[in-house]
Amino acid sequence: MTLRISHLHAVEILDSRARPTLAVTLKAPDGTQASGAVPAGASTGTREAVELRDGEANRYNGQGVSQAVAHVNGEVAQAVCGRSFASAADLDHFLIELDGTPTKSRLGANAIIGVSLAAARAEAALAGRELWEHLGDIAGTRPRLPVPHFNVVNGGAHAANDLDFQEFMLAPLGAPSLPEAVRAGAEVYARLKARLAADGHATALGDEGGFAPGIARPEDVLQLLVKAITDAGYIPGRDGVALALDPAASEFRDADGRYHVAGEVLSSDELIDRYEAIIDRFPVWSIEDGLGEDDWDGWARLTSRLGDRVQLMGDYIFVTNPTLIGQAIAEHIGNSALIKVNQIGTVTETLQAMALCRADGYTQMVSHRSRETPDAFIADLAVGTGCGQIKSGAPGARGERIAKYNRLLEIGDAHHDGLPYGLL
Ligand code: 2PG
Ligand code: MG
Repeated sequence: MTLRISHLHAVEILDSRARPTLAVTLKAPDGTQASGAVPAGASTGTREAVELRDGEANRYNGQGVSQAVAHVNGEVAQAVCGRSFASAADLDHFLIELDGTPTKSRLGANAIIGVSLAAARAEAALAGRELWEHLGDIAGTRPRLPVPHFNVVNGGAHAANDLDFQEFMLAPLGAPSLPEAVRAGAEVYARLKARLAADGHATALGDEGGFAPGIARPEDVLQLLVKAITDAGYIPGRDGVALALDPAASEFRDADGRYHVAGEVLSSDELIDRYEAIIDRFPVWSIEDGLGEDDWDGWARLTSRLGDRVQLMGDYIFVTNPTLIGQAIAEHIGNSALIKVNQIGTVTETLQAMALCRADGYTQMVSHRSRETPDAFIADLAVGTGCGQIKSGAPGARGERIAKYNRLLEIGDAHHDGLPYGLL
């Protein structure tokens, strides 16, 4: 099937943190039309594909994306409109070449991923397939509904509290189905709010809809979460609702390589000791970015010490980059990768990163960014690739997070033969 583009248009819209981002619409000559909206990170890995921001201090505090929009509507539209591509993947490769930099910094990774998301959707529509079905077709994977990971306590760069760890997630591993997993997440979230309030903590929210209480020690948060799970009538642990962490440790690692957690200064090994004590005491099944992105030696020790007990997932260290993931696999760094489409900048390279993980037995979790739009592309990506895990923030409070979980529920419901559900 060929992808012909008759019209391409980007517009500057707002993300969930009141910063500009792009929405891109692509039209084919037969009238087929598809769009994509671009997410962004608050904390980011230094090796991510580079988004283009205007840097005009007096407009959106430098965060505008009018140049990226102009690139889509000018140079990219001129180059692709009226042209035939063998596939959306072919278009992605064309965009990479047109940009000409290793980090997509000239046209802007935000401009490129916007076009790439719209093209994948257009290709699905032209093939008469749902987006998730189509992504499964091109990845050669078995679709599956993923286990949602609900980020219910926010810290780090995502909240204005003293909590150094960025994300505390509920992972309903024991739920028998996606609707039951969503129900567990929502019920525990409600109980957590009640417990925080009863204990005199603020129930203000962080950027991903989780609560942002004034608690500094991660262990105190984990204790509260276990109580909230029990309050809601679930079993804390893999048979019920387990926990997952994204400390985002790059964010509290100083220039000398020391980690600052709740007023303590820790070496890599001391932080690994702390994680070991945490998993001895709490039902934490997954730790993302437990150490900093430049601490590969520490990651190697973390993996050899805890890799057979918990999922050790790389986010800022791998940045969805097939080269970095390949290096990690070769060096036994971590055992899992977080997958974010805008970290690498095209759908095609995202699928490559996922294929690499599958081939080498690394687990994967498809992820939103802290700055989102209601675009639910990642729900389809997680289902189509059958990766078994997704995170999209809290199950309440923020519509751009709920949009992904609701899309998953709709996909599951519409597929009458029943899609498999759960971890791979
Ligand atoms: C993360 C993400 C998403 P950000 O660290 O995993 O939760 O945050 O988008 O700010 O990188
Ligand atoms: Mg992360």
